[in-house]
Amino acid sequence: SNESFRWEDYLRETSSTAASPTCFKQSRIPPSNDFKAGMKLEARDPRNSNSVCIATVMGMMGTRLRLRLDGSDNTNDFWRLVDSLDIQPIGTCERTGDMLQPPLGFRMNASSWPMFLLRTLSGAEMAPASAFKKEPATAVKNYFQPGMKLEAVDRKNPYLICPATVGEVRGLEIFVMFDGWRGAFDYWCPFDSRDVFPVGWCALTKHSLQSPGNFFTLPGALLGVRGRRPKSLTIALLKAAAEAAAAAAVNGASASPVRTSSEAP
Ligand code: MLZ
Repeated sequence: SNESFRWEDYLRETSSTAASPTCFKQSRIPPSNDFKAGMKLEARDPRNSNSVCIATVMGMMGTRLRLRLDGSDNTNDFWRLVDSLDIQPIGTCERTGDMLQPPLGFRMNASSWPMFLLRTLSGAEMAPASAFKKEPATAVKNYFQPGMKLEAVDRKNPYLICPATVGEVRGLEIFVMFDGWRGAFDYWCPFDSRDVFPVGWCALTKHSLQSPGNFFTLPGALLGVRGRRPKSLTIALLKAAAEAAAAAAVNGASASPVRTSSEAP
């Protein structure tokens, strides 16, 4: 929501580096978004991944689509990329011998499903096959390293993409930590998750990018007396602390990261 956030400055200020685009399962050249609001398509039900349902494009941002399963309520919208394997043109199920299913929580009697399907599809604007882009290739291995910066979907607020840091790498998984938030939004995901993007992705695809939150990780050595941690820290304080940390590092002091303060979603 904040237009003043600039990765270039932020990377310099935090002396950090961006994860290389080759780490991600995202196209080097982002696909175009050729969908339009109101178009219908087939989508895997996120709450019941064995079933494919009819969905409507409710909105779009960048290369992402906000989808709603037809016959479900308006509280379970979800987001998919235009090159996601979870979406396909209408008619795909029929061609492959699969059955279109009612969504989990179908708001009518199950027996009314066939008629509902018929009414839903008659006269509907169907997304053309050309709008569905090829899924990008997966990197041959997990190239992420702790400390690398990236852009990540906030899974608790999936319309948001936010600046984040790889906190830990374990086998095929990475721990995504949201910059400036205490940890309530952090998550583990496979290195080839479609929810993480290289730095610059949002700018390139015209998706909004959140600014980091106001909470900061400080080197433990700077927090002074144990058990007396500051409640919150301003940017000015952070900068002063960063300078002190640099000085401490020169003197060989240990600086283990300690999280401060608390947050509400
Ligand atoms: N709880 C906040 C959103 C926080 C977003 C954090 N993203 C890492 C709100 O609802 O405004």
